[in-house]
This record gives sequence, structure tokens and C-alpha cells, in this order.
Amino acid sequence: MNNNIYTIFEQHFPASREAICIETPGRVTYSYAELESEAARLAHFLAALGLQKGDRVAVQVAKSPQVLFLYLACLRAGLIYLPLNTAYTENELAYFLENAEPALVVCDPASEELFERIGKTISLQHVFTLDANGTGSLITASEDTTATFDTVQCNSDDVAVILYTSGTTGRPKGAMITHGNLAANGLALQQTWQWHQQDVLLHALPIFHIHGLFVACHNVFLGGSKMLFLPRFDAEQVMQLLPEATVLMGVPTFYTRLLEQPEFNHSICKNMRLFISGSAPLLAQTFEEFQQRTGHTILERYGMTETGMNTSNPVNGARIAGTVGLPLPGVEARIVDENNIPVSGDTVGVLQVKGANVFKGYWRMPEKTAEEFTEDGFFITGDQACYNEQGYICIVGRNKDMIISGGYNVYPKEIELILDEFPGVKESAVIGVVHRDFGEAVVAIVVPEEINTPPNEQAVISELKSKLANYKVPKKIIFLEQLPRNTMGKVQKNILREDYRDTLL
Ligand code: MCA
Ligand code: AMP
Repeated sequence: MNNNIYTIFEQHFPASREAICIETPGRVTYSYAELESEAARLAHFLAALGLQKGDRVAVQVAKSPQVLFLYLACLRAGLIYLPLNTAYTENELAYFLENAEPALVVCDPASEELFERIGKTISLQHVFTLDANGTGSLITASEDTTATFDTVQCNSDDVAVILYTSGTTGRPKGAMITHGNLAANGLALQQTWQWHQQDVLLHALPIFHIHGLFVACHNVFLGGSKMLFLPRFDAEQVMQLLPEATVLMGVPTFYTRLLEQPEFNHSICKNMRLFISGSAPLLAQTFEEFQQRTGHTILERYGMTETGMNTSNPVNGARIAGTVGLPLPGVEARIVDENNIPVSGDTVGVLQVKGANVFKGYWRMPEKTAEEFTEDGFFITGDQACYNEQGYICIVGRNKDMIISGGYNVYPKEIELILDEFPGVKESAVIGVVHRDFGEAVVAIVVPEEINTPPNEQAVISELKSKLANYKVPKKIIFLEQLPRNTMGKVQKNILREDYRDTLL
């Protein structure tokens, strides 16, 4: 038996492979037959380059159907797919490449030279390009390759994908996600959300993270369904296409932006079966406003890069605002106190999860991996949670110093390390504050060496922009004489968060 996740997808593709899998806004369609042959062609090409099972393929490209063909090709060839946010800068990319040592990079033509340069310092063998139109040297070079390929044999614990997630220390860690993790989580979601061949997903998420790549696309592949594949989220375009869709998946910002559209109403959503939200907390206010405007109740679910999806509100049954529902089939979840003793009711503790969905570990970081698990094998999420009256899980806070802005995670340490190096800066503290559009947004509190002559704010912002993905760059810098500290000398970020909570409103 082949446990390669692609083999499992294939078993779920529609019997008639002429059924459409992907449709673009320009009405270009790709059938399941084309999905199979394009993935086979690319897999053949990658294998012919000499790439071996377990080699990493790093991909930083704009969203297009061809990226999905490449992803499936890597799975088929037993290669480890390493997607990278298109916002990452040279600084960030150099770290990922050095850490993951990919054998091949696929990038936008505009960044080819950058990757060639970074690649010199590691033993990067190949750089190919793929642009937003789905053309580039990767496609040209693989054009004449055979469109059949025997999917490489994989075990459940073979790594399929590495996804970098930052950490409280500021050094990103590569989460190793196996073929077995993807299968367990994909099938659990397909069953829970009752995905079927008549479903049409409106896909407006980026495809370099769990949400857009696994949660969205895997459900389509396992449901044998179709997706309307948009390059990015655009509220007007989403409204235009919603009448053709049955499912939308998004971060809370998608829903607040739709509600800002005066024409967004009941009739636009008349064919919809499910609106799903995740990656960040959905405000009860958004949940209720959405219900009033459309008659639909948003289904909120909860997950992590390391675990995939853990819990979900039900399709049939009450979906409750401010909760993330119940554990998915095959997922064990418990909330524990500081002594690792399970708590019940509305007592807040840390959420821990266990199951075939939980990742294999951090790439080349066995100690960091060990730190994140309990002795009895539960993964410590770092999220604070409790149960509501119905026994649903509510995420009420985080033990980790992390900001979620528009669905993207930002780790303050990464920004503070750069700020503290800036001339004239003594120290800094980066916090998340309330933001109307992004839920939370990044703000930096900076203590200058001389309070009367602080560094130039624009110069600081420019420095950060050159080193960090744009969504991590603070929306505002506040200069303070000193940071609040407790008796142990630890910066009291809770005070800063309280004081500057409304600074961007
Ligand atoms: C864009 N900007 C942002 C963000 N996005 N600032 C803060 N937070 C953001 N999320 C800034 C840019 O830096 C830029 O500023 C300006 O906004 C316009 O950029 P643009 O790219 O045009 O913005 P947009 O297209 O309107 O994007 C907003 C968005 C996008 C649609 C909400 O951020 C998005 O698609 N988010 C989804 C993220 C996601 O998929 N997360 C899932 C992770 P400037 O001009 O100053 O540079 S997976 C996960 O979390 C787990 C596993 C889970 O449970 O799902
Ligand atoms: P990531 O590191 O991108 O995997 O983000 C995972 C984190 O996002 C979780 O640990 C939570 O803190 C947060 N998250 C994801 N979904 C939800 C949700 N529905 N409600 C609250 N937080 C969420």
C-alpha cells in the first residue's frame, strides 16, 4: 500500500476525470485529468533532474494553478515541498534556504538573481522560475516531458511538506508535516464538513500556508470538487463570484471586509452551504453581523501549522460565537493547568492535542521538538482555552508572545532584534493592538538612547521593511523614555497592550 497523500487524493478524484477541478476568474479551466497529467509531467521533470526522495523544493511564487501542479508533483516524486510567503525578504529567505538546504528553488523571475546569489552560499543545484501567469523556465523546461509518472512509494511518517513557523526566540523552525498527517487531517475535515463533488470552493487565500494549501485545496481534492481560484482576496470579486460557490474559507478579515460592502446581502449568498473562518479569532460581533446580513452562520475552526486543524464547530448542530467547537475525529484535546492536570468547565488552562494530525517535529531541531511535547505525547499548543456550557472549546488567549495580523502570525522577538540594533535605539517592545481590518496589528514601543533626539521614525520603518515581510512591519512606532518592568526586570507587555490598545483606532 502506498501512503503517499497523492495516492489518497487520486482515490477521491471524480470517476470522470473530465470534471473541472480549477477555474480561474478568466474562465480558464483545468480538469482532474489535466491536474493529473500536469503533476505527472512536472514530477517526471523533477526526477529527471536527479532529485531524490526527501530532497527539499523551496517555492516562492505568486498564486497560480501551476503552483498547485508543482505541489502535487513534489508529493508524487516523494520530494519535500517548502512553500514560502511571497512577502519574505532576502534576509528571511537566506535563513530558510540555509536551514532547509533545498536542492531546487522555484521563484518569480524577478527574484531569480536573488536566489542565485543566496544559493551560492549553500549547495543549491537548480533555480527555475514561475510567474503569476503560470509561465516561466520551469514550465518551458518541462514542456516535452512524459505526462505519466508512477507516484513514489511513501510511508505515513515520510515528510511531505516543511512549513516555517517563527518562535518566541525569533528563529523560525521548520515544521515537518508527513504524508500521514495530511491524510489524517484532510479526511477528518472532509468528513466533518461533509465535502462532496457538487461543492464549489471560492479560493481567495494565499497557498503558502496551511489554511490556503491544505485546508482549502485538500478538501477540494478529497471531495472531488471544484474551486474558483482567485489570485488574492478582493471583496468585490468575491461578491461577484459567490453566487457560483457553495463554500468560502477565510481569515476573519475576509468577513469584516465583505460586511463593509453595502451591497453584500442574502441573495448573493443564496447558493452557499458553508462559510468557514479560522487562523485568528473571529469576533462575536462579526459572527452576529454576518448572520443578520446573510442568514448564514459562520463555522469557526481552530488549528496550527504543527497540528493542522484540531477542532471545528459542527455543520449540523449549533455553531457558537467565540468558540472553536469540538475536537475533530481522531484528535484528542485536553486543557490543563500549570501542573499538567486537566481542568474542566470555564477554568482557563493550556490546550494540548494528540493525534495522527500532529507533526513529526521541527527540522533538525530535536531539542525544540521535545520541549513542545508532554511526557505522554501531547503537543503543547501555547493557546489558553476553556470549555463553554456545551463543552465546546473557547480560545481565550495565548501563552506565547505572538500577534496574529490579518491571519498572519508575527513574533515580536524577530522585530525587536532588528530594532535593538538600530543606531540610537536602547531597547524595544513589540505588541499587538486592536486593528479594525486586521483584527490585531503590530506596534513598536522604542526606548531611544536620548529621549529628546529619537531616531527618525521613517528611517526605522524603512530598515524594517528591507529586512522583514511587509505584514510584520509596525504600523506605528511610539517612543518612550522607559519600558514598564516587573520586580524581576521583565518587560510588562500586558501594561503596554492595555495603554496602547486603541492607538490605531
Ligand atoms: C497586508 N498587509 C498587512 C497584512 N496583509 N498588514 C498586516 N497584516 C496583514 N495580514 C499590509 C501590507 O503590508 C501593505 O502595507 C498593505 O497591507 C497592502 O498589502 P496587500 O497585500 O495589498 O493587502 P491585502 O491583499 O489587502 O491583504 C490582506 C489580507 C491578506 C487579504 C487579509 O493579509 C491575507 O490574505 N491574509 C490571509 C493570511 C493567511 O492565509 N493565514 C493563514 C496562515 P504596505 O503598503 O505598508 O507594505 S495558516 C494558520 O494560521 C493556521 C494553521 C490556521 O489555523 O489556519
Ligand atoms: P500558525 O502558527 O500559523 O500555525 O497559527 C496558529 C495559531 O493561530 C494558533 O496557535 C492560534 O493561536 C491561532 N488560531 C488559529 N485559528 C484560531 C481561531 N479560530 N481562534 C483563535 N486563534 C486561532
